[in-house]
Amino acid sequence: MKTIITTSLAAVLAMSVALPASAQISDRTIRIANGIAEDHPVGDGVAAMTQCIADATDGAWTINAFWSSSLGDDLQSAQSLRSGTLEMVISSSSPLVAIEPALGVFDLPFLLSNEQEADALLDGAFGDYIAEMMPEHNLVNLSFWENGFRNLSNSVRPVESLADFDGMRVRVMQNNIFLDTFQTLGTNATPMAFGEVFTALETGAIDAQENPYVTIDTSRFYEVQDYVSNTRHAYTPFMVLFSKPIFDTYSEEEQQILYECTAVGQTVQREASRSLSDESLQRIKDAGLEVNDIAEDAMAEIRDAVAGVYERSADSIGADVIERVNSELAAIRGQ
Ligand code: TK8
Repeated sequence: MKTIITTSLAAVLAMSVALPASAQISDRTIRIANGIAEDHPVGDGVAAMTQCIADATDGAWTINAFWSSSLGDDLQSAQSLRSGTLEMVISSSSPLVAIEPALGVFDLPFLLSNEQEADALLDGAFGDYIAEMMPEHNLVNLSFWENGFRNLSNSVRPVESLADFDGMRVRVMQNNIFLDTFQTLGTNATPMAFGEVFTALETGAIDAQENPYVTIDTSRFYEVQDYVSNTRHAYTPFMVLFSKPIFDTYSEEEQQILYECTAVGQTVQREASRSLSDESLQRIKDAGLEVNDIAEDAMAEIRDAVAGVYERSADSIGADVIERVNSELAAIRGQ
């Protein structure tokens, strides 16, 4: 009898030593799926978030990040979150249009013109409005990080005008807004998961893809591309998504830690994204690629060509969502 009591007391003591300061924090493991490589600015954000979590939980949580689509692509990972078999994905909004059509709003061509507008939109009422759509899909949006302004790379010719898009075989992200935009530009557009892009470029199955400079750099697309054109045709946010079924098992304090530490990660990630962009562009040039800007009149022609995508996408995105983003942007721009 005495032995049993001693043992259980020892067990209780051992447990209380192992537990962090607050009993509201349990041992947790969070796996994070990413399509991009670890040296992408998302890696800096995840590192900052991980440090923040280690401090806040006294080391009770284990964070395991998986890179380069090794846990699956954006959409597959988001589906795993919904069914509660994966904790977190840092995903472009675009492939998730299959889950929430309103997310297509971010893919409207030339919606945003600079990072300040993007931050104001995503960190303001419109970002909240989008985040509030996610729980009904069994997802929690913890924060908006930055994928960034997208530029076209290809192996055929520099794109300096609307005519230069003609017939190019371009990989696009998997939704109808991107497909419509690139078909309207005259390309032969193929929706494809990000993880397949490098090989498709390498084998010549496609000629072109579009992504921010940091991705063209860190995913080594410069090895299999010859031209990069500064098109800035869309700004893609990264959504830091958490599984709602798993989130619901977390205490309020733990949920708060997720929000706070993904916000800490956001600051570091956006800064890294912006400061690395020029370095990436330089590495792309150093790798021998020809990089070009597009003259203003040619850019105007390109914009005009795709203007109709807004109306054609209104049914799928929701006319109210498009109206809302336009009025938010008008307010941000002081119009
Ligand atoms: C990485 C993707 C990528 C996106 C794409 O998983 O698919 O081209 O820009 O960053 O989210």
